[in-house]
Amino acid sequence: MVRIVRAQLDELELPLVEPFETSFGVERRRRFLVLGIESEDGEVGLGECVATRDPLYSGESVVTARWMIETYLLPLLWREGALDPGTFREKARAWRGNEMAKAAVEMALWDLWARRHRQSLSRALGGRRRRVEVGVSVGIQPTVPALVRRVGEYLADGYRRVKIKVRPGWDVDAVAALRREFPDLRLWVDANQAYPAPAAGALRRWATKYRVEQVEQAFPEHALGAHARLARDARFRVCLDESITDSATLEAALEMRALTSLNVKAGRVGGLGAGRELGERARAAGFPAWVGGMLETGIGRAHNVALASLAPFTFPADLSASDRYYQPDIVDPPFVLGPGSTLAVPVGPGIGVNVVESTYRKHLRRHREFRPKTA
Ligand code: OSB
Ligand code: MG
Repeated sequence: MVRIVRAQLDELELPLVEPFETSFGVERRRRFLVLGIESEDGEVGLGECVATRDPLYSGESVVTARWMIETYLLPLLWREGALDPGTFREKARAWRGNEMAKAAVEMALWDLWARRHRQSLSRALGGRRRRVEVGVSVGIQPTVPALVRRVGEYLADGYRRVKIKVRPGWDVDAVAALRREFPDLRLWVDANQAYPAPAAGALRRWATKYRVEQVEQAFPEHALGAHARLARDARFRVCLDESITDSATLEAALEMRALTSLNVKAGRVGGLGAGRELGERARAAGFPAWVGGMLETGIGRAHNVALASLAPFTFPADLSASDRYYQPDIVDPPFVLGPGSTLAVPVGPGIGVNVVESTYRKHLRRHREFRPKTA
């Protein structure tokens, strides 16, 4: 590995093409960090941090991730001088939690490593697929007819799997209407922890009746027992997202039989190396893994698509085309939906997409550069 001579930590804010509402709130604009790491031979690796402006999805936020990266993770890079992604992950394990901050650095190091080896990130990770199957995640809508209309538009665009956000009060009517209108729809729901454990009975009834294929994170992060009871004899898959932050939490959930499907977000679990391992563990346990999203721009999307090209990720990813999130995206080429509800896996070096400087600068809200003391 060559020496790392510079880092830049940028904060951007981009408007979403439409508001995205979940059980924990509405996002209209996404505020996030982008980390660039430069090696002495002039290559730059990029990582997008999935931490949000406010700590609503998990305990991390833009502020805590910035603090973690500036206080611990960049100094680690300067101390080591040169780091491959695997060694970075080992050394950063000393600090608890903060997986989103760690992931941003790890993913930038992967992009840098792959670029320096003139390989696509997918190939560097051991990916096989040239295209990955994707679906679309649809936020809570003002009314049920509006939801049916929105889903119809996404189906017309070519998406073949739809996940809707649910919460108490926005569930059975929404799911019933979608099933009535689209009898063959591959339908998933995601509650982002919104249900209390006693809601399991009602949830099981409507999910079964309306042939929901998968129920994601119905109960709070630490409520593995409630997820396990829901999974027992269920005709749908019980998927965990927020509950799984590393291999230890996955092992605990497996032991309790709290899941039959796994949402893997590299940005939530400390990076691509950890994401790959979690996918392999799910496969060994005999159930599907799939790649989730956090409304990333094309930078994070490219990392996620590379991860989704690996063998264990057999369920369609929550990675839609760029224009479903941002118009325009900050990368070129943007991600477009292709035949069979797929995105192409980039083949160029590293993440295989380039930042459009003018668009990036337009949305840049804060820029900081860091160098090792001796360089
Ligand atoms: O729980 O999967 C989630 C977006 C933001 C925060 C949490 C989640 C989501 C999504 C969107 O479902 C997935 C995407 O990026 O398309
Ligand atoms: Mg989720």
